[in-house]
Amino acid sequence: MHDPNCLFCKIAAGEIPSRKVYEDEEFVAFHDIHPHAPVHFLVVPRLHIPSMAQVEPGHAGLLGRMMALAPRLALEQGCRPYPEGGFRIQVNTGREGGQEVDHLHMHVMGGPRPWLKG
Ligand code: DGP
Repeated sequence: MHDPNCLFCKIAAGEIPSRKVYEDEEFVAFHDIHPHAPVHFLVVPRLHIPSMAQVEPGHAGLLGRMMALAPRLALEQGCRPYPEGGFRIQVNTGREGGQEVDHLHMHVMGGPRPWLKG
């Protein structure tokens, strides 16, 4: 499903430019426009799911593939390997969860640590 009013649907479709790091038939990944870490990209399913709050049992496979994709892309984008390196995955959900864009996405953040608090 494609929501014509959704920013991340438009980015996934190439209608709005982004610095893509990956794409396949199911996902796109691109650099966050306001990075909070030396490496900070977003993994976004092409399917328009507004947030984690709308996830249904039928999405389990998609979520699993999204989680499995993140470590591979993190290494490709310059995060150092586990355990000395690593990365943080964050999925903001709803306004009180810090979500601004209503299309499910995973933040992947890493790199040298001074940015990381808590
Ligand atoms: P969240 O707060 O979890 O909904 O995060 C949304 C992120 O999306 C935020 O860190 C900034 C990023 N973002 C917003 N608009 C754009 C855009 O047009 N392009 C890119 N690359 N990132 C965007």
